[in-house]
Amino acid sequence: MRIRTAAVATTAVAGALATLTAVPAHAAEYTSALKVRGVQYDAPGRDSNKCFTGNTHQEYLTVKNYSPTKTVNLKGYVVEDTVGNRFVFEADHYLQLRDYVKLRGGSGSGSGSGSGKNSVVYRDNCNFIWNNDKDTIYPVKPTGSRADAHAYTKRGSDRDGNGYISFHK
Ligand SMILES: [Ca+2]
Ligand SMILES: [Ca+2]
Repeated sequence: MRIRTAAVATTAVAGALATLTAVPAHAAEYTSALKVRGVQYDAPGRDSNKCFTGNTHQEYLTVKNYSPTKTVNLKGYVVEDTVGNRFVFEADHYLQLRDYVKLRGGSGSGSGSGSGKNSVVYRDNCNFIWNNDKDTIYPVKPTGSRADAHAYTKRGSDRDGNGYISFHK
């Protein structure tokens, strides 16, 4: 039947909205400039969160500016995991078109801030944030709305088992 009544159409729209709300985080597509390029969720070697001898700094998240036109200031952006561990970019940090930042664990020069092309920011925290079995990564805009979301599992998302997953090119 080709002709639909208005009532049916309205129901269909309501159904579509309900479906959208129910879509799992990893299936959502966001239109924001900043997205997760990839994550080294499992740092090479045996995990140790000792600040000076451990390997927390080898666990990192790469956030990239995918906008074709806009420079983005990271200040006020937040990244969160499933259980609410979070990191706030507190300093001005401008990402030009196609630039990215690596957010590493541990501390280093430029801790908590950074600038320039393809730079590094340290979380100033020696504990790991991205679980090795499964987790979800949420970049959040300064306004509080999500910029992107990616759920992963070691089994399902990391085919070659090297601890790294690519989400966006
Ligand atoms: Ca990890
Ligand atoms: Ca991989």
